[in-house]
This record gives sequence, structure tokens and C-alpha cells, in this order.
Amino acid sequence: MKRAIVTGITGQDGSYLAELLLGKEYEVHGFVRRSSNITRPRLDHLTSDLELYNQRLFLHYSDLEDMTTTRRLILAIQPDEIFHLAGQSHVGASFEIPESTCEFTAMGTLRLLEIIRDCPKRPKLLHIGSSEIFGLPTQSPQSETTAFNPITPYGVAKAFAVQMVRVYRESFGFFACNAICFNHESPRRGESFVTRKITRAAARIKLGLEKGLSLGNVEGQRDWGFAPDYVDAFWRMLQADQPTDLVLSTGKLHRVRDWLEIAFAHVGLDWRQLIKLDDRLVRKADPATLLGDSSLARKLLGWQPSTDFEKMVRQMVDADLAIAREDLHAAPKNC
Ligand code: G4F
Repeated sequence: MKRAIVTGITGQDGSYLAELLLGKEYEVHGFVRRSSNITRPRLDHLTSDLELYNQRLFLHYSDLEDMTTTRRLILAIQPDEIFHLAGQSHVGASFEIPESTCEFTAMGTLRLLEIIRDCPKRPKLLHIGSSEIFGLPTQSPQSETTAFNPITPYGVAKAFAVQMVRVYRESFGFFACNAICFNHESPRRGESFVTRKITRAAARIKLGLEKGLSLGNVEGQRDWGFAPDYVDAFWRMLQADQPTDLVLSTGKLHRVRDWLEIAFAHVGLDWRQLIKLDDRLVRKADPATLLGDSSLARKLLGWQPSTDFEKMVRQMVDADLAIAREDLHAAPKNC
């Protein structure tokens, strides 16, 4: 039985990856940050399964700022593979909290590399990079050879982490890979990302739970894929013969306003009457057009993104409608 550690297991990608690894008979150790709030909605279906939880799925308090705990756990677990997904993942927020963004995302990755360096049997490492490292790209589409040119604190932190993984691979012979991920979404996406913000608002406005939605730049363009596809590629990358960095993307560009069109039309509403543009949500710098070339991943891994854009948007709206209906029934009624 293979043993894996997943940092960031409570997030969108972490929860899909836990499912995938458990389905492949792995023993999975998830690292979670301690907080007074113990709800982990994306993992509930796994932690409530008594045949899995504390049998093949284990959660440990660990924080990448707390090197002694992380080191102790890694040495005790002796994983075959580490999937490093944890970090401050909100690009807009990185302008408000640049120091902690760099602390978790950049220094957290370096600390992890240093711990692995000391392991008697070094585990393989998958680090989740980001298209934000390209910022204002020098070429389009962007591939593994495109120069880094980040323009946000988050992008700078990721560029540091991605390059440091390369340094440890080249200098110390680590089996360490960067998945350079373009945007990837799902019904488990955090509610502060624009995609989920839109699908959730469409559902809640439709059911009368909210009246409108404030957004920043709706002309922003991204290459949006489906998160479970990307997680599948993470696993494949560590099963390859050689460690390498790969871009994961769909190769198709859409605008934020495309999400608005499809999501609101799906519930029979016109977004133009419901959206307020709010300057406070416009970022100080925002990559205008990030488009990925994932031909190398397709060739080396036999990987390809499965879900088409419109289907994904509608699926997320349907999931948010189901949640909104539950909220509606839970809401106190006026007698
Ligand atoms: O949904 P977003 O916040 O995603 P962003 O910034 O592209 O970052 C995501 O993808 C990266 C690449 O995979 C990851 F590295 C990162 O961790 C994260 O997962 O914003 C998308 C676009 C931007 O142009 C933003 O300016 O939507 C625009 N936008 C417009 N109004 C908004 C809003 N974004 C957010 N979050 N909230 C708004 O109200």
C-alpha cells in the first residue's frame, strides 16, 4: 500500500485528491491547520466513513510555518509521495496580506523541501504551481518554457516556490514536479473566487435569498478547467519515470462575463440587471490573458481535460441551487 501526505487536504483540490488516492488503495495523511472551527465540509463524506477514517485516511495538525511539527510528522509517516497543495490561494487577497502569502506559499514550500532533503528515503513531491507566475506573459499560449513575469504578490510567491522546486530537483536529485495549473473550478470551489461567487449568486438570487452581486473586472480572461481533471494529472505526474514540470490547462479562453451569461441564463435571469461593478474589487494588477499550452502534459501523461466549459458552469449552478434550497428550508419563517 502506498502512503501519501496531502497538504491542503481540506481545499477543493485536496478533497478530490484524497478521494482519488483512497480509490487507488493509498493510505492518505492529510495535513490541516488547527482552528477553532472543526467543520471540514469537503471531507465530511470521507471522515464519516468509519472504514476509511483513521483506517486509511488520517488527519494531522500541521502548519508549514511550524517546521518542527511538519518534520516530525513526515519522518514518522515516511510517505512515498507528498502532494503539496497548501498555501494562501487568493490572488486578490495577496495584495492585502503579502507577507503571509509569501510566508505560506514561498517559504512554506522551501521549508518542506528542506525537510525532504533530510529524509532517509526521500518521498516524491508534487507542488502545485500557478499560471500567475506568467503574470504579463511574453508569449501566448504559455508553456513550461515561458519566462516568469509575475505581477501580483501571489504570483511572485508561486514563482519563488516553483523555481525552488526546480533547484532541488536539479541540484539534489529530488523527484519533484511542479504542476503549473491554470484556473480550475468545481462545485467545491471556495466562495470568494469569481466563478463560485457567480454560480452561488445566480442560485441564491433565483431563490430570493439575495438581491444582487458585486464584482470587479468582468472583462478578465482566464483558461478555466475542471478541478478533478487537474487532480488526476497530479497523481499521474508522480507515477511518471522522470520528474518534470507540466502546464495543466484547457487551451481555451473565456471571460468572467461568459460565466455571468451562462450561469444566470441557466436560472432564467438577466445578469445585467443584477450585477454591480465595484471598484474596490478591481485588483491593483491583474493578468489580462492567461492561456495555457498543455500539449506536453497531454503527450507525456496521456492526459486531457474532460469537461467542457458550459457544462461545468451549469453543473456548479445546479450544485449551488441544491445548497440554496437547503438554506431556504433552514431559514426561520415569519409567522
Ligand atoms: O477567481 P479569481 O479570484 O481567480 P485567479 O485570480 O485567476 O486565481 C485563481 O487561479 C490561479 C491560477 O490557477 C490560482 F493560482 C489561484 O490560486 C486561484 O485559484 O479571479 C479570476 C478573474 C480575475 O481577473 C479577477 O480580477 O476574475 C476577476 N474578478 C472580477 N470580479 C474577480 C471578481 N475575482 C474575484 N475573486 N472576485 C470578484 O469579485
